[in-house]
Formats: sequence, C-alpha cells, structure tokens
Amino acid sequence: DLSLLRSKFRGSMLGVLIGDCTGSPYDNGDQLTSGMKLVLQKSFDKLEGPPFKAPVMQFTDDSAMTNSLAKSLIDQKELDVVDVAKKFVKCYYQEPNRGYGMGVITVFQKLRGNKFTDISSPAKEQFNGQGSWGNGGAMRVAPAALFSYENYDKLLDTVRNVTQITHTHKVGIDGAILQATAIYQSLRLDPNEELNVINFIDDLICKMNQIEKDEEGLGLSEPQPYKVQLCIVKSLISENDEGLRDEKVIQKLGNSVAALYSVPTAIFCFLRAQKPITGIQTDNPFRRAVQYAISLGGDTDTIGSMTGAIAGAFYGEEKINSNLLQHCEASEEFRILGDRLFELSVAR
Ligand code: F2R
Ligand code: MG
Ligand code: MG
Repeated sequence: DLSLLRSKFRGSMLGVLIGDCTGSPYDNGDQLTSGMKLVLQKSFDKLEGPPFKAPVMQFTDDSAMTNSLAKSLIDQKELDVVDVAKKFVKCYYQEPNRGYGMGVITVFQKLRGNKFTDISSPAKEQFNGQGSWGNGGAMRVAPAALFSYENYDKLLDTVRNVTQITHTHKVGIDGAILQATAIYQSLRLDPNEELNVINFIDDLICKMNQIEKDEEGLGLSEPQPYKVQLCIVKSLISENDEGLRDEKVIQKLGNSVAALYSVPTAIFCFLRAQKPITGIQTDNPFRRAVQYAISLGGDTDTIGSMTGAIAGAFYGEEKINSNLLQHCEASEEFRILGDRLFELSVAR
C-alpha cells in the first residue's frame, strides 16, 4: 500500500522533529521529578488540544542535522559525503546555538579549515583518536534509513559513511546502524496489526549480532555491547507494567548522550508504548512513546527524537496529532522532506 508507506516516511521525519521539539525543554541531563512528569503530561494535553497561539517550539541539532542529511540525499540523489559535510557545517555556522555536542563543533571547525579537502581525518582525531561514541550519528540517521528502504546492505553502507563524517568510534557507528535498522523494520510492519514485540527485538538482535561479530577484534572490553543491551530490552519488555519503574529502566538501559545508553532506550520506549504505561495518560500510542521517552529524563530531546523516528515509521502520519505539529518549528518542511525521500526511494 503506497499511500501507507508514504505516510510512514512522513511519520518518521515528523517523529524526529516532534521528539526533539517537545523533549528539548527537559534536556538538562537529570531525571524528571514527578512534578515535571505532570508538567510534561499537561503540556502534551495542551499542545494536542484546541488550537492556541504560541511561539513555535524550536528544534535543536538533532533535527538540524537530520534536515541537512535529507536535503543532501534529495539534491544529490545518492550519498555524497562531501555535500553532506558541507551542509552540516553551513547549517551549524548559520545557527550555532542549536545545542550541538561539545566535541562535534571541533569537527565542523576542522572541516571548514581544510575546505572539505579531507572529510575523514577530523572525526578520526576526536577524543585523542578514539572517535566519538556520542549519539549524534544515531539522532540524525532517519533519512539514511528511508533512503535505503529497498536494500539493507545499502542501508549499512550509507549509515556507516554518513556517520563517519563526525563519529568514527565503533559504538557511535553501530548505534546509528541500530537506530536505522529499527526504522527500517518499522517501515515494513502493518500498524493495523498488533506488533509482535519479541519478534521485533529478536530481528534486531540477529542483525546486530552479525554486525558486531564481523567487527570483533577492535579491542572493546565487551565485543558485542549492543547485543547485550538489546537482550536487556527483551527482558524488560516482558516485565509487567506496574512493577517496571523508570529508575530501573534508566539504570539498565541508560538515558545519556552515549549511543550505547540511548539508542536501545529509544527502541524500548517505542516497544513498551504498544500498551498503556502507568503515568502516561493518552490513547495515542505515538504520543505515548515520545512522552514516555522524555519522561525518562537525561538526553530527552535525542531519546524523544529517536523514539519518534521509529514510532512515526511504524504508525505513519495518521497517528500524529495535527495540532501538536502546528506548534513545532518547520513541521511542513519535514513533511515535505518525507515525501521527497519517499519519491526518491520508493515511487521513482
Ligand atoms: N549537546 C547536547 N546537549 C547538552 C547541552 C545542550 C544544552 N541544552 C545547550 O544548548 O547548551 N545535545 C546534543 O548532543 C548530543 C549529540 O552529541 P554528538 O553529536 O554525539 O556530539 P559529541 O560531542 O561527538 O559527543 C557527545 C559527548 O559525548 C562524550 N563523548 C563522546 N565520545 C567520547 C569519547 N570517545 N571519549 C570521551 N567522551 C566522549 C563527550 O562528552 C561529548 O561531548 C545530543 O544529545 C544532541 O541533542
Ligand atoms: Mg539536541
Ligand atoms: Mg540531545
């Protein structure tokens, strides 16, 4: 069904934006108090309620970089890493106050300094040559997953190349692969049928097992860290709702800027929100996923955004409240980018 698939492409792009815009006011690295969780609930209720005039909620680096990547893929009709790098850097210097990661700014400075003649060295030099394991590769990866809709090997190739512009640590790259894979799987599922959450995780475990096995010998103390985290996702998802407290989820999965402690968390939020969650009052499973992700605190804009990208790819635009969208900066632009990527990848 092509119209459902188009809606899923739009949903994923809009999910990135909504999670980022609604999550960034809570992004101070801490857990949310019960009072803040109530504020979050009321805020979503208001944004989804009858239209009212207010300044739009602004997006941050997550959406800015997603936007640049989408535009580059659409303009070039293929992955052109020099063009992507130029767009990232131009966007950063136009609006440097979008809350970028501290390290990544050095990459932008070096890329501008070498006039894009050397794309790969600046990222490799990060953190004394280790490369970044931040979630900045994963947070912007949705357009690469949509662009590679028809071919998983193309997805792996595209994601690796686009991530390495800024993130060369294996854990940073594999986090982006995992996030893209979750979107890829979500696009292929029917939102009108009950999601088999165990199958969804098992498919992710199987793919990450292969990827991490192929990369063994790179010197990590835990050679398959994503497989380990996904097995924890699988065990937590089987626990009953009442007994599963936020503290436990945060302790087991994390909520930080590290890709390893945020991408599996976003996947867990999407899966857990298939059913009602105590303390999150809504019938809408897309909103439930994003609101739950933000309520876990920590890197709220990014975990909200990654959860939104996966949930939007599963449910499609239909489940996204149009009043809420009106309050997000650039929502029409993100919808159009979803359409353009759909036309490029599916309806050529
Ligand atoms: N930067 C933020 N949030 C913090 C403050 C925002 C605040 N509201 C404001 O406006 O001031 N958010 C954004 O950053 C995250 C994505 O970061 P990215 O792109 O991965 O950047 P970076 O700098 O490469 O990595 C992030 C931090 O992780 C630590 N780190 C990474 N690799 C490391 C390594 N090999 N060794 C040691 N530390 C490493 C560093 O602390 C990096 O600064 C998203 O949350 C986005 O929203
Ligand atoms: Mg951000
Ligand atoms: Mg963030």
